[in-house]
Amino acid sequence: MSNKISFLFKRLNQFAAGKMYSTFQRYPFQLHKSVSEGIKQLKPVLALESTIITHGMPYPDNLETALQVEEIARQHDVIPATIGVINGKVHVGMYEEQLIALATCCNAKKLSKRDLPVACVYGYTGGTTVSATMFIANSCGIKVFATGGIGGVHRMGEHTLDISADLKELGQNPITLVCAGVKSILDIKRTLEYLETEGVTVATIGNDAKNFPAFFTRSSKVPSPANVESVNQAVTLMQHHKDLNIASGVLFAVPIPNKFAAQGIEIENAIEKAVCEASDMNIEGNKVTPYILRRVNELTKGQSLKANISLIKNNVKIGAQIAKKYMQYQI
Ligand code: PSU
Ligand code: MN
Repeated sequence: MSNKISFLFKRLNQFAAGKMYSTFQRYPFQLHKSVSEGIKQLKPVLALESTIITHGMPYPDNLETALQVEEIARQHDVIPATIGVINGKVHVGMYEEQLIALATCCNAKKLSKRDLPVACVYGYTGGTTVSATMFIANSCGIKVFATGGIGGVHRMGEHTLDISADLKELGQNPITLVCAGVKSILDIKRTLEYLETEGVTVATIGNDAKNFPAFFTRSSKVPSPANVESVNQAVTLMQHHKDLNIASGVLFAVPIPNKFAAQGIEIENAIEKAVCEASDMNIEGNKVTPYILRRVNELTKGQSLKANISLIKNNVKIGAQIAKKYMQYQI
């Protein structure tokens, strides 16, 4: 293909991806063919993050889960777009070799939005957090994103100001994020307060879910700001959110499936222990979450990992259903 034609093609993709870049601005994303075609043809696309691959789970569970969740999206006629950075290039949708590269990279970085330009300069390989993934997905015109858990206000966050960039980003992107709530390693009450400040619409899915879920357990002690009964009602809420032209995001929390919530108490005890250890060892900043996830998995002899995998799959299933239904309303 001549340079000129490939240039025009690239611009067409960018236009289809929902954001026009000026002639003087380089397009910063590498879109997987299925994703750019899907966006052009108004097919539902579901964004997936990759810190979960690089820092959330050990190999080979990370790779297996990444491949399985993509398959779940496809089974629902939804195009998966795993977002991450390989050798300094931001990928939206990945080939299997690229997922393998991420899952096996031993010095992969954890990249929140602020880290993206640095990763491009140094050619880093890394997993994008919810904040970076959401920013990239929205820039490409992807409307729905599913993950396991999000970051939040850390315990003692009122002193340390350790408030995940995920919350701020939810305030700045009109995107729908499906998660299993907020881990009890965080201050759930303050996290919900902060989300209100950021104008984020938060609802728990399921008619028995009056409290906000706490990732490994179906219910925290904190009431959910709102509830929706079903995927259908969730999509109706998104439609109103769009009509109102609200610039911030929507967060849907899906409680962990009953079967895996059974070990919740044991996992909660392990979390308490890991949080104390992290504090004693002066583990700070973006190292806290990966440390606790790894330690809780050790302490529960793999139970937390099993629960983690099952809830992610469940969230991707619901996320795909939402993405599909929402797209049906748009066309
Ligand atoms: N919570 C989890 N699993 C995860 C993360 C959070 O249960 O893998 C990851 C997500 O990528 C999230 C990030 O965006 O950690 C938040 O990190 P921090 O708390 O440093 O903002
Ligand atoms: Mn932090």
